[in-house]
Amino acid sequence: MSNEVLNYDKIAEASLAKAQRDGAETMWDRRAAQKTQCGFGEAGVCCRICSMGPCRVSPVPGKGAERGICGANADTIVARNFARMCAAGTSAHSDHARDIVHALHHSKAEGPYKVRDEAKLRRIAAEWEIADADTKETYALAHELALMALEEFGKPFGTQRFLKRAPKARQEVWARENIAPRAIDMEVTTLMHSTHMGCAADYESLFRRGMRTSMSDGWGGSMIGTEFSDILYGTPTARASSSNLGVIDAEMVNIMVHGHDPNLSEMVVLAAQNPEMVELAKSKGAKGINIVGMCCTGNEMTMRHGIKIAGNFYQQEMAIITGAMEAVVVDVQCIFPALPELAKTYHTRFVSTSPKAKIAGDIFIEFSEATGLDNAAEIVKLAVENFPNRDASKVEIPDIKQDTMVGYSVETIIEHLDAVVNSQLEDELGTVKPLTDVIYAGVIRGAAGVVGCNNPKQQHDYAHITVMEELIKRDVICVVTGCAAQAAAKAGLLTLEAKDKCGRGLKEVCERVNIPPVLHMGSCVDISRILHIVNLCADQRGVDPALLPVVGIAPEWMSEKAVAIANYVVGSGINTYLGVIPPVLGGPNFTKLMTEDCHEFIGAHFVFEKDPIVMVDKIMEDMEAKRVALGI
Ligand code: BF8
Repeated sequence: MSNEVLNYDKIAEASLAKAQRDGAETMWDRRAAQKTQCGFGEAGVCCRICSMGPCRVSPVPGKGAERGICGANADTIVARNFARMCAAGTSAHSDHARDIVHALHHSKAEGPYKVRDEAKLRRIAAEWEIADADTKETYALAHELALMALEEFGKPFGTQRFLKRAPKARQEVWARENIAPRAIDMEVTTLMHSTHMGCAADYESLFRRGMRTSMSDGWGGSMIGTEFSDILYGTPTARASSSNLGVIDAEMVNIMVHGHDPNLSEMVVLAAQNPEMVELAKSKGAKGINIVGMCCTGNEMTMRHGIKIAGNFYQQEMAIITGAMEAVVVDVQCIFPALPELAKTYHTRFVSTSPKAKIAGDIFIEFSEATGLDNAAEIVKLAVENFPNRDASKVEIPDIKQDTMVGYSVETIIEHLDAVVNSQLEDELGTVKPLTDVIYAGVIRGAAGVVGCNNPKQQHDYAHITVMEELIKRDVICVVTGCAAQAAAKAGLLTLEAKDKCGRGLKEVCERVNIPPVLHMGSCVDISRILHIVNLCADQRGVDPALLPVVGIAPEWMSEKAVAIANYVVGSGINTYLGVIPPVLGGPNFTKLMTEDCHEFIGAHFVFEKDPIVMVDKIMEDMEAKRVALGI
């Protein structure tokens, strides 16, 4: 099977040929079966919000129906659909965060859920103004902080606590424009209300409400998810790992953890380390147990433990097609419903674990924080006992893997920057000043957050890698998360050696600070780490982040979470470039609002550009214009 959007991927062709030989169906077969995708849906002008419809209005003015039965026009329909994507994306990240906070609330010194970064616990407690944060008994403090975090989801008054991390100038924009997010559940609920039949019909109002909801993701759910995961499982530090399907080991019991929530995968790793489990694996003829990660669960696990990365979103099927996967264990989000059926072509067991994401077709082992380690032990045992069922004739693991560096939390980046602090200038340790110094001096021209998924509307990984390679060549440092980070890992961009692909300025920075030019900052909820470091930089220079030469980029995005992310990044004052056009073009006024007019009140806007090279040209223009405006 050949497919032009897979040309860039060295593994895809062989892997899909094997799938065909094995009689396995993949996303590419299903994509072909879709034939031409719906033009109305793509333009965002199909409305299914009430049962008088579905109504579809013409994406081309003057041709066909201009209003739905209720009278909603194209801009209203597009705005409502878009707002609902923001609500769904926000709910996914934030509900994940709520589970992390629940785990902290269950934590105790004997574990398995326990405080592993006590300094961060005390730091966040102090930031949230808990009395005696530095002296309170650890678990009393952890439980008090967890309760406060749970209130961020449903408190009746006030805005998100982490908003104070932004410089005053940005906080003033949020207050003035009424986009400072309140309780997370409130934002999602009121947005669903606003988009109900017969409510909001003003596209600008819907855009603003969608943005406020998305802000409750970035500065609420996602930031809580990141910080509380660090408290529970440790703040990531720089470490080595490896990536791509070659990390699957023919001689080991292979278990793939896939999804997003580290509460489960942390327990799977613990259970697999149990010597009795390792002995059991050996008794079945394996050399041991090999945990590999997929999607953002993979990112969470590699950031904190160096767990090997099997791949990104579109490789979830390919990992099973190797024929060497004893179990795929999933929690929530980005899991193809096709996996259990595909697993049946091989000996692979597909284990879904979350009542929120029960996937029929194989086995459901309900996971809860109260019984987490026991649930994980049951799953690992199931995988180990499945090893003898492997069919050697079906095993074919691509001989391709790439060394990579991971683990660049904000704290770890600052530690690296400390190494180059100029003591003669009496600069302080523990700040981002060395980073802003090189940006202001022009040694590097700016910084880009490259994030998001894979999408067959783009050549796989090609858009990610082209954007990153072009940017570092032009002295723009990149920070990456999600499936973009895994694309970078596979392409060798997360290595110290990648400095040789950089312009002179960035190369020198990489050498002196001892970092790769593309830094893995974690999973998609960890885009909150990117927000945090950008705001530290803005604060350090005393400016609104909107003035800095920084951009957000999602070259191959596909999920509703990515829509919420793009919205909160723009809401945070950062221009955001999308390589896949969102379903809004059928609403011309709404599109103009997103791509131009919102700049006037938020200080940032969206750019839609499918061609990665043209996108980078536009980004460089954007950054250089910001530099001129700053006088640097
Ligand atoms: O949250 S980048 S495909 S795995 S949605 Fe999903 Fe997209 Fe990957 Fe992580 Ni993010």
